[in-house]
Amino acid sequence: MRADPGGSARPPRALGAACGIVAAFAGLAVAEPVAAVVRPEASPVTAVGAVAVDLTPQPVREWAIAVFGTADKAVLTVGILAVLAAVAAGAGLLAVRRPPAGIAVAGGFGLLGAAAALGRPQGSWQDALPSLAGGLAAAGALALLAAAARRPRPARAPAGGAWALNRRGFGRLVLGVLAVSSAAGLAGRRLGAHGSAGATASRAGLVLPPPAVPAPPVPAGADLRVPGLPSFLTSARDFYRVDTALVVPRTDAGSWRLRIHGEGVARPLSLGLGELLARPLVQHDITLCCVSNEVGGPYAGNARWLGVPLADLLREAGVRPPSRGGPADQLVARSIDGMTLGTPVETVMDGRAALLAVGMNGEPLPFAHGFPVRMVVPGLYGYVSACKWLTELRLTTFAAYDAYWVRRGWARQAPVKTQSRIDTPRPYAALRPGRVAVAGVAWAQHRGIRRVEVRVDGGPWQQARLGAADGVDTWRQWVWPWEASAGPHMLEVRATDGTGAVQTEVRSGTVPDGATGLHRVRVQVRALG
Ligand SMILES: Nc1nc2c(c(=O)[nH]1)N[C@H]1C(S)=C(S)[C@@H](COP(=O)(O)O)O[C@H]1N2
Ligand SMILES: [Mo]
Repeated sequence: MRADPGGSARPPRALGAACGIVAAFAGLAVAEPVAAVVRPEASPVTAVGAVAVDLTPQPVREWAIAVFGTADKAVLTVGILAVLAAVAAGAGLLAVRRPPAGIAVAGGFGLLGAAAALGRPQGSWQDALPSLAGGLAAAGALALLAAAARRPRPARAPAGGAWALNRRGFGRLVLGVLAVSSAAGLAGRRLGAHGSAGATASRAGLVLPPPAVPAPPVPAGADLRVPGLPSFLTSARDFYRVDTALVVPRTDAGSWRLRIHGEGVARPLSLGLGELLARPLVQHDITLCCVSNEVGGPYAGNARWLGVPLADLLREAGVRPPSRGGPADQLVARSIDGMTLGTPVETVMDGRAALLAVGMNGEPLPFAHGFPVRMVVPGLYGYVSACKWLTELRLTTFAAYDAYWVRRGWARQAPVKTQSRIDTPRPYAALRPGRVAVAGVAWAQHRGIRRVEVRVDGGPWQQARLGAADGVDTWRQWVWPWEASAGPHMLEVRATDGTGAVQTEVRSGTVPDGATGLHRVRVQVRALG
């Protein structure tokens, strides 16, 4: 930031841009404590991010998931901050020349954030407050900074309108704005932690009742313990996470309620967590997977779930499946953050272990995986069955209502497709000739896995050894000993499900109802020396 030696009447551009960015920082920081009080999801960047997530066209969304994977949310936040910084710099430039215009841009951004927050599902008028406060703070800070930047240095007030910065005064003001807004931001963070403390304590204090129907122990041979294979049961820490929530909803178990209502519901229900836990609980091992998983991709995990059989609850509410004359064929689950997922009523009531899960691997659900209650239905992709942070179940028809992802081009019906994956060796691994353990997992939930075969360089299919089956609702590990010869090789795998159907080789993308095709891994085998 250098005063123009030529003595122009205007502050330099860099100074204006800096004013804008400092003002934007003040706006975001001041919004924090307000969001902490109102709702964490209502903070300006989160609200704008959520709208961006909803509006992102399907191809861009898939590209982002493919490129960034589970880091897609962090990338989105950085992107929003980058755009904000650019606009802020522009507003600052404008403000040191024409103060009202620049300040209007800053305030306008606050309004944009407020509009984004108001447009969220289940948004209320208070959701606008964080962005409004932030916009006011940014506009105010920018007004002060721009005025200081325009004010000439008193000692050598140049005649003829030449501009020179009052460095001291301006520097103090910048430091002051940064200090005040940082304090506000930090206070907001602490308030936020305090706000979710009740939910955290309610989870820590939750004692899950023992299951009335426990799952049998996992068979000894289910885990083949081949290096490079994921463990048979996936810990919560290693479990993939796929959702649209930019802030993980944290609900106090004490205030949670579930409403069951809609078409053909003779006796609508409203249950608290205590009432749910008082019912007989069952424990069941279920592999969950995501429709956006590419062939060979990582979005599958296997857990021991504890929950209430959903069919019992529905029957108690008087619901009949379509095959028994019920009017509703779709069960729409709604989450606390407004996500909707539609599941076939027939599937949920056909006798499989469709659960309202409260426990995962012996613990209450982690917040990221749906605390306090989520749905899990063996055999269906997550987006049509596995609603996290569940709060409402509504009976309707597929003809009458499209859930969130269906409106975005995904299929209404999405049973899991038979998949198999090579976990080891890794793609492009450098191997030595001789015995190599080729191993992975295969899944076809609710049909089970009967056979897995491997082939090398398009040769004959060779049968792999399977890990012990833990029911039909979980994945199965497999291993095949390969006598590797020197040279480049391509490994391929295919599975046969419990009905005898062989996994298709036809390649298709994830949209609209799950990818198909064989997982291939290329490796390089080289002799020593
Ligand atoms: N509330 C809510 N529930 C949700 C989602 C979501 O975005 N919001 N995503 C669904 C999808 S697409 C999948 S694959 C599973 C993933 O569950 P996980 O994150 O516990 O692995 O949750 C499902 N439930
Ligand atoms: Mo998913």
